[in-house]
Amino acid sequence: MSVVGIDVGFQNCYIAVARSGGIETITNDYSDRCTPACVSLASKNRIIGNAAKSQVITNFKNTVHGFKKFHGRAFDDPFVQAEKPKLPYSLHKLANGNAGIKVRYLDEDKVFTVEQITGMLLNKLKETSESALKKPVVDCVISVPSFFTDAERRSVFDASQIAGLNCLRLINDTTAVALAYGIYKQDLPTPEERPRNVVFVDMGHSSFQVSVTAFNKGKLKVLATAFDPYLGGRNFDEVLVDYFCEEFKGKYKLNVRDNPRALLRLHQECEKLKKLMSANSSDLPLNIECFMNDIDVTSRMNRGHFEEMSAQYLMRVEMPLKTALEQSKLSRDDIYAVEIVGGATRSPAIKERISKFFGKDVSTTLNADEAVARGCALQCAILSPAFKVREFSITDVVPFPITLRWKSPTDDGLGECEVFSKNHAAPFSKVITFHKKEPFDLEAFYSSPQELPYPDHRIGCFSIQSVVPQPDGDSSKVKVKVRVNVHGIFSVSSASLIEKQKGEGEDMQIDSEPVVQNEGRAEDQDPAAGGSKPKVKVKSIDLPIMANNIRQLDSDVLNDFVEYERQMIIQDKLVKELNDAKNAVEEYVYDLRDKLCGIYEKYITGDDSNRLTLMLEDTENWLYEDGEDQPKQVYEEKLGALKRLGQPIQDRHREHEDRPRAFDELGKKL
Ligand code: ATP
Ligand code: K
Ligand code: MG
Repeated sequence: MSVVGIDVGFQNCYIAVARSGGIETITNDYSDRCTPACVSLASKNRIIGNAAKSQVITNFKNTVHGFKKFHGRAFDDPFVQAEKPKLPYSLHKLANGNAGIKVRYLDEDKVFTVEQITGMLLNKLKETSESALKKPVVDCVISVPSFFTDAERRSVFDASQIAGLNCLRLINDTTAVALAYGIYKQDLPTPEERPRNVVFVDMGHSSFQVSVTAFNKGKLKVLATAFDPYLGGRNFDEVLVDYFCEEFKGKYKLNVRDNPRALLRLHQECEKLKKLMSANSSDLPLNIECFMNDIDVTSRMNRGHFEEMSAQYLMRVEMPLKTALEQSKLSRDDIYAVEIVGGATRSPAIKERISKFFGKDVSTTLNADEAVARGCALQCAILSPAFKVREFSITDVVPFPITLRWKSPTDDGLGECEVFSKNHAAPFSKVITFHKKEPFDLEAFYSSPQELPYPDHRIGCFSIQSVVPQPDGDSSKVKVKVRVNVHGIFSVSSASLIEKQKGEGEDMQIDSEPVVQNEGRAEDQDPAAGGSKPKVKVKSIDLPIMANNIRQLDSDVLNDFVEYERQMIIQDKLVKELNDAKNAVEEYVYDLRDKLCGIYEKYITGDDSNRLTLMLEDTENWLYEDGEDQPKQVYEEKLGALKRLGQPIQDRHREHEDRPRAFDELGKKL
């Protein structure tokens, strides 16, 4: 079993694994710990991560980035519509109304779902962890923003399945950070003592999350979370982009917004400039050569001016801090530390606002980029039976209140009840008892649409089937279990009909209102074996549940995507092998040519050397002309032919080199 934690950021992904007893953030094939959330589709293969990032400008129409927030979203979603004009690639309305991503792939127009695109990215991250661990990776924990709704979480979960991963938990970003902070702390208060309250703040490229937590030895409880789902580093990049677009319009008569390539370059340069301004308050230059229409552009900016222009975004930092603190019912004095992570918290203006609000310096004890991934890996280690970590229990919260509404076709038993309040502990199960004579529907939805950062407050409809009256015509007692699971996903997980026992009928008639009972965290426990349940022997019959309008891929669609991903992986592998074969020819040409006028000079006659050099030159030219696009076998044959000529020279050289060494060794022995 693998222990892998994956932070899938809007811009940057990180992987942490458990290796030789500790948690380690690993590097990818570019020796980089950060893998850009970027997927580029090409005519022969896919390019994912670092290599895709360098395609952002050259192949902008088919290089997909900034897609994390399309999870679970419809094409007509106001957020999707607002993003659309800013994207260098096209969005497409899918048959089910979702937002698809339209690109050219294998020389054909192709529409991918966001689950497929994230699946590709996750598959890349999976391969990276496999090469670090040197074994197949299946089990993992993946982070999601704490404000992700049911639909968004289900969509990310589907993506993990497309990538062939078994996601043991979708963990909230800030909860992962809290775990990374707390699990190694030796000095936490005992369970009887007052907990240590720590605030975690994460501002990434696309969003801002805050969570107030309470730690005791071996235990982490999230008290409240708050967020601004649309405030992140990218807003600040855009402030600069807007400014320079305007300036260049006047100064150079350039309409940057009409030129996607120039606009993307400006974005990259502005992000660099923004980062420089975090460390430097003086005037800084912005220079881009050959920016547009062969014009070099140049300008300047400083932190003061930048912060002034960013006021509308900086203003928004305080609200989530305030909301989270209020909901936790703590005061500022109760807060032991404020830990900040996420790239955007490196901006002095953001740090200042956080520290001003809490009236204390912010702490940066955690690695701002890697803490989420490390927390994910720790959670995976806790869940893995094969791995020993100290006992640590995590209680998270439900970010938005959830209500259940019930109705049956004939009886007038229409009603509703909030089953999970805001900041209710999660994961959590509850049992609701109904009195029904016929099948009925349970409709689940988020109770307060106004605070939901998602346009549709419906979660899904669960039909409780096969409900019949008791033999005497009375209503049957139906126990329905609802839960928010480890992923933060809601479901009606089971239903059973309790058969009436003799002499036990009366209390059932007293109250026709449903009764909600907490079942706590006993997640997968057999309902008959629970501790808090009545000891009376009752006969219960499991009832089938039909789930409708759940925003999750149908299993046959999912299977198709899994299969298609597999095919694409094979295709990528073939292309890689072909490229490797071609590169091997090129490398051999360069290597041999160098050596012919170097170390091999003494081992070949001048004429032979000239002839071989000419041949190498021919091969090099061939590689750029007719040999540019050949089957793998052709390159292998070419390499073979060259080696037949090069090998004897190499052998003569080696023999000569080995001879003195052999004498030396003989000398030592004597
Ligand atoms: P999200 O959490 O929203 O999904 P993410 O996890 O990909 O996004 P991070 O990697 O935490 O985001 O942060 C990336 C952001 O941090 C970018 O906007 C980047 O420009 C910004 N950033 C990184 N370093 C600095 C810096 N020194 N100063 C200011 N901003 C920075
Ligand atoms: K990240
Ligand atoms: Mg992040």
